[in-house]
Amino acid sequence: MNLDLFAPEELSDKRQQQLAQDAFVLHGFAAPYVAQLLPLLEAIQQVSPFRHLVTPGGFRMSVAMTCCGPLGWTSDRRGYRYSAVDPEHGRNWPPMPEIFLQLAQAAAAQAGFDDFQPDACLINRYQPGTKLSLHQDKDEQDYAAPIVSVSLGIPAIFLFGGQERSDKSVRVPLFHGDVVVWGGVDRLRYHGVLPLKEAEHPLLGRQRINLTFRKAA
Ligand code: MD3
Ligand code: FE
Repeated sequence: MNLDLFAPEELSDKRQQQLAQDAFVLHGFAAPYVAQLLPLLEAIQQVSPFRHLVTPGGFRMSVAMTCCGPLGWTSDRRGYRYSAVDPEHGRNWPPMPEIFLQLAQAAAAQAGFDDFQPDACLINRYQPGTKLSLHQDKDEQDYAAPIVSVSLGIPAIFLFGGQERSDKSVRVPLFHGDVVVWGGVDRLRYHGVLPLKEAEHPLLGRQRINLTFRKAA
């Protein structure tokens, strides 16, 4: 007899962690997609390579970034913004692969956000030592849509803060295949990533790749 059939808390616990009212970690949700994602990521970075953007304040970001989809996020001395073209070469960002969209929509639906239609996928590359300082994602037009984040490669500790920069944050370890979905009342929470520890992943080597899907326009 399969007793697991009668232990729904084991199916939901562990694999789906609720961080706050409208914020969820779906542990391992992206695992079935990884083999399809990696060659597509390779092709995207051939067209729009990873680059270290400069903030309006003049600081070089330690995260390297690229994008795919109709809109991509960029930054320079003039400010942060979404753009239809990669400023590196002035042509459109690579299209968002269908399987990226399917993963983002399936994860959003699993967390209770139906009909998620992302128009931007930011791709962040972290190496050991790379960090992302506490910030809010405020450059999107539509705060009603959630954000979906997919972690690949070496682990990171994600900082999940509050509505104010000074609010205390909780540390959430994220591993290869984990997906975070947040929206609703948690959409504007401060968040960041602690400096990555030295590690090596069997598929990705000494790096973490994070995909964030947003509705920017
Ligand atoms: C929970 N990226 O690109 S994604 C970003 O891991 C960014 O690369 C991080 O923050 C990364 O802007 C974190 C997970 C995440 C992002 C934003 C959140 C979770 C969040 C905002 C509120 C609550
Ligand atoms: Fe962010």
